[in-house]
Amino acid sequence: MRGAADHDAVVIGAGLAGMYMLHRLRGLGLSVRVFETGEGVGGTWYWNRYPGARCDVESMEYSYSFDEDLQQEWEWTERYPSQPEILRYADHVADRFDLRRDIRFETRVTRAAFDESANVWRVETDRGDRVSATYLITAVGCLSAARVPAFPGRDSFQGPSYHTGRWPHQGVDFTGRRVAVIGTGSSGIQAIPVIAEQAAHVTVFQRTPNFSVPAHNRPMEPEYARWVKSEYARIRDTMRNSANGLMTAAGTGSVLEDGDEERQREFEARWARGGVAFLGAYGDIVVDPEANELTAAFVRSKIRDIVDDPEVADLLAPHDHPIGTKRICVDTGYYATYNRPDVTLVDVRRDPIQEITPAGVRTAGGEHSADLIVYATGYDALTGPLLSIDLTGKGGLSLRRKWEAGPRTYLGLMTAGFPNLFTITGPGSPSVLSNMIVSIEQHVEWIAGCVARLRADGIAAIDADPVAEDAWTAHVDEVARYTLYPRADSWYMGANIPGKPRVFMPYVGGVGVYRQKCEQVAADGYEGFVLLSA
Ligand code: NA7
Repeated sequence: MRGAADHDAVVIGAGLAGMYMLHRLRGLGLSVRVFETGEGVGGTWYWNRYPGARCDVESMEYSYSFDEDLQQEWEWTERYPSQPEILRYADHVADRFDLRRDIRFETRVTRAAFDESANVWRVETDRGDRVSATYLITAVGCLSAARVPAFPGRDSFQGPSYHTGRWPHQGVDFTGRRVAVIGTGSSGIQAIPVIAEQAAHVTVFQRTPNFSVPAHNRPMEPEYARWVKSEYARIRDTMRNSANGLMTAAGTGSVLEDGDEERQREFEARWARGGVAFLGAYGDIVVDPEANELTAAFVRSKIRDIVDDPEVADLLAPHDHPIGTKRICVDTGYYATYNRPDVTLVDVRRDPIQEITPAGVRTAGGEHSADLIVYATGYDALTGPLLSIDLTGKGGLSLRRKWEAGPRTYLGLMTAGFPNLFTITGPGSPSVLSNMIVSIEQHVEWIAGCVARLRADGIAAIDADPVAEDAWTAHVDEVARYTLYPRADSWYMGANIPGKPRVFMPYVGGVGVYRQKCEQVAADGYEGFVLLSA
């Protein structure tokens, strides 16, 4: 069946997506080669070892559902899993399903080209591998292309500097050191309180304040874990068919329907419970400007309650984007950290960073000395990891060229002109707007089902129909426009990368709706795809 190819499938990446893809394809009897840049499995959780790194989805929900024994046996120790615990989990899964023997570590795929004469992908790596495969599946993650802005003088800094997503494995000792942290997204907001506990001084450089809700993390209650495990079948089903892949249903009512007191009670209750479910209080928070503003005002009032210095509280209170339209952060003691005498906030909108000097960070207002710089400056999201590979489809078409004005996909799963190339949680799918692991499982299972079908029916290649792709790309945009998301300069929009096209990349229609659509397409004989017989 494999014909002339070295492998049935090549999978790029051994994070939670690549690992499960390997397992499923093996289950179909395919020969699979996985290439992974890191020395180990885990993807995001392999790289993001910064202090305080933690998932913003609860442990009982941020875990694979595909294996009943695995989900019953694994014991999470905290309500929100820390990075080391998720990495232990990924290692356990790799051992349990004997995944490592098909993974080539410390190897980056640099190039892949579709050979039309043989219907195979020819894949090249930075270690000199040259292999062919019938199917090429990217499991490269949405936030893996770390980005450090090109500040003038960046390389002149005398001390160490680290991006949060490329953190040294041996850890960093901040004791007695003056630390500059640039960036206040999820990573900065998680890291700053932990660094402040150790460091002599922390200077935080904030460009855009973010909304953050408390995690209220705590040790896992054994009764709660037992209850979830006993109800897993039902709970997983709810998650798969929900809007965002979480088990707590989002409210459907309007912020505006409730009176002031009722609304305040609801927000207080959600705040006390903690986590991203805060935004699920009502159904119209990211849709209706007035509803959004009432929600934002509640969080701003909390910031003012927590932060002692009213000027600092003002700087921390976001006004430039609707709440929820940039990924909401989940923190442990973030705002209270600014009450410490050894933490300083610099607003780089008023006082811009001019350069990095050998001794620290120079803003218009003067030099801020530092022994160490932490770049919590984010990623070239969604398209960045895909376009870092030189991908060439039919007729020499390059993906970089095709996506010059923004990503174009059919269902976020394939892009026309690149037969047998599948993307897990890529642009055009719910991906970063969902509980990632739920979306990963859905994509992996859909792709495995598709591959099984192609092989059973003797189909050599599948490609997206350009008409279906145009319609889906327009639909992704249209659904986003119905919401407030496009109003923020967010990485969802590509706004954090100079020169990147402004296109809302993830599909905001919801995990459940999207799943139904994908299942329907498959049931209808892969409607919108072109199948080429062998
Ligand atoms: P984010 O959310 O992209 O945050 C990056 C932060 O860095 C954000 O505050 C940026 O400000 C700031 N930034 C970026 N470039 C600059 C420059 N040139 N000057 C000053 N500040 C800058 O990345 P994270 O790693 O925190 O989180 C990524 C996701 O990982 C997160 O949403 C979770 O899903 C997990 P800006 O807002 O662009 O003004």
